[in-house]
Amino acid sequence: MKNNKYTVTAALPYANGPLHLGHVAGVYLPADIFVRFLRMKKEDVVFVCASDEHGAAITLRAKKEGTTPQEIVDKYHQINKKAFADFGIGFDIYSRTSNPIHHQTASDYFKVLNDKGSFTKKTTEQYYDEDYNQFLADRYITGTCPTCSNEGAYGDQCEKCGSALSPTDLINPVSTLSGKTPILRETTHWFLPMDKHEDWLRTWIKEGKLDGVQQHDPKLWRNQVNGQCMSWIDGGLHARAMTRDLDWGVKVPIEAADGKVLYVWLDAPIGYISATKEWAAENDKNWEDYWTGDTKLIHFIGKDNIVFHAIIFPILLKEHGGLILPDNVPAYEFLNLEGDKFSTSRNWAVWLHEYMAENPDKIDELKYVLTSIAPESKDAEFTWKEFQSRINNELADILGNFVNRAIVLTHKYFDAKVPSRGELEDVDKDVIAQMAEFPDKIEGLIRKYKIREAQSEAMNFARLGNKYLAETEPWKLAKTDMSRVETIMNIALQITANLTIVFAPFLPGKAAKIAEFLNCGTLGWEHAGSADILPAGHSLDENKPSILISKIEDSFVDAQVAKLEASKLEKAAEDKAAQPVTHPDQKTETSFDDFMKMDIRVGEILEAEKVKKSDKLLKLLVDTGLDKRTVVSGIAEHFAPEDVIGKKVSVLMNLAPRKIRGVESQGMILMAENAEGKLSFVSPDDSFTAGCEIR
Ligand code: B3M
Ligand code: ZN
Repeated sequence: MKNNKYTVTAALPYANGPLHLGHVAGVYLPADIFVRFLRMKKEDVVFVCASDEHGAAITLRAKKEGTTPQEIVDKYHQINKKAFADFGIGFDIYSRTSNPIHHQTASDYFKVLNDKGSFTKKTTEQYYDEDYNQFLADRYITGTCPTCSNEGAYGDQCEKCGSALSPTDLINPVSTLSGKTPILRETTHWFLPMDKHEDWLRTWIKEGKLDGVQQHDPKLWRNQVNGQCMSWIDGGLHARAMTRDLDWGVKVPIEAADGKVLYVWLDAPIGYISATKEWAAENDKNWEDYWTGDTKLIHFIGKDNIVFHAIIFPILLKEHGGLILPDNVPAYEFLNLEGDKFSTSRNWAVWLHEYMAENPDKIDELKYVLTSIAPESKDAEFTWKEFQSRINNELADILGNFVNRAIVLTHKYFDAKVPSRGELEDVDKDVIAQMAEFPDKIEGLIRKYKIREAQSEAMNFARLGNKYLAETEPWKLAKTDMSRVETIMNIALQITANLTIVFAPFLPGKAAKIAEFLNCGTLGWEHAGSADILPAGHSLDENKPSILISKIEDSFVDAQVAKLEASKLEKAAEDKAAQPVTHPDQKTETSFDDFMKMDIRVGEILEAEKVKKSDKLLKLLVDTGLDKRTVVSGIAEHFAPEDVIGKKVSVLMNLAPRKIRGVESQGMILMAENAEGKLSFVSPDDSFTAGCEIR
């Protein structure tokens, strides 16, 4: 049965920070590739996304930066929207959940469910921060996850094991506002009794059936998605509050709920619906066509969002009634960076908007690498070395090399015109037969969300072309059998035309460039696999082809790695500087008489040299006004000998002499030390000469 429509969503990024390559590889790029493919197949698809602008992630960032949630979301909505557009993620709409249409849609949605009795209104004890006079939920409270003992679990979820949590599940809960242990205080919320939905959810996840009717093919769901869902359902689902005591978000549309907003994970998925409504209104479409009937709803997400897209949102959709449930939830594992996790807080990330600003000419190169390493079934690793090797050894050496030879040889031998094909030999028949198999192979993989393998098959198509030219060697035959060369180059050009088609979902820029070389315009998927796309006599672009893929130099890799390290150090220094300066506690009390026993004088350093075999010690000759004496001081890591000569210092004179590294030290130079461990002399004004007493 030909499917009518697709509604493809990509997880709404919180508008509390920029996007990094981990976000792109494990949600947005694969979703875009899937949609580009569907569009090539002339499917009716809408691709929606938006900034997720509510919830603690936003308000905590605003508090941290001393600004307002609105200013935070305005800033990052624009940055992320532009970065997606510049990177070529082709959403039909990139909206935002602070839009009035979303507030209205989410508010109406809540009313429908509340009127149906989908919620249970309950007064329970919730954690409360007395310093901030605020109830604590979601990211306002952290603690130890009861499932995996992760100590950084949030009040609504553990991002490490994905468990859905409630604040009272946390072990050793701490307020992220005051850092203190919160108290419990009563408050009323509207709960979704998820336990009531276990039975139909279990059948829906395991068999793909709802009320006995087949909805989707569970075999097409990723194992980690089915696995996580079944472990939660088998572990017993619990009622979850769908409202919050916050002032930022979609207001709960009930009198009795004044001062409460919708839980962000109730509000955000409804953002997919409100974005579709917005798009439909702007494009003379009916939004309900994309949320009802046999439209396929596909949610591309990261694995930490599975419970919200495969358990909670389906419950909300079913409770609402008249709306489709997800046909698939392709969830991605995490991408790590150079041996460590991407981390916004440690600034350990490659930010998409920065990459775009520095490398506007390397969009498809990054797309190719991220798809090649996409964390489809397990966490993956991005390194700049692999970025370089995949671009140089695969994109350039296989795709770029083949296309360049096919085009250049046609310019050279046939005046940039497609030559006619003569008698086919076995090697020709074999390559034509293999060409015909690729489109279905690639389509089959994409429709199973195996996008990484699908791109690899497209690259195998380019390998086939290279192998064909290597076996037939037209550049040698040109001296003796030009009619054979005509046949070979005709077939090589048909392969090249195929590559503009099969690479179009993955590398739209390069595909268009190859089509430019061929002067063939945009070719539809229906031509893929054909050995007769370009008719004999067709003129290629008259200009010699430019380099399709430029190789990545070692210097580029070195610079990127150095930039990463520098940004991590800079962030660490910033964080340290932002730390409140703490000093050691005061020492135990001493007496005035004891203090007066110390003889401290102004001294002047006359000579200085490093103590042999020591990195820390300087041997100083100090004029104390009473005598000139040797003092050994542990300041060699802070001052060069030549820099301390002439310095006025404070000298503790009557400290018992002692041998330090073979040098007899008669006294001590007093130093001040700051929080970073930096040292400074305690120097009086210059007018105070050596020998003046200090007390
Ligand atoms: N804003 C993304 C996250 O959890 C979250 C997705 C919402 S999709 C409806 O990082
Ligand atoms: Zn956990």
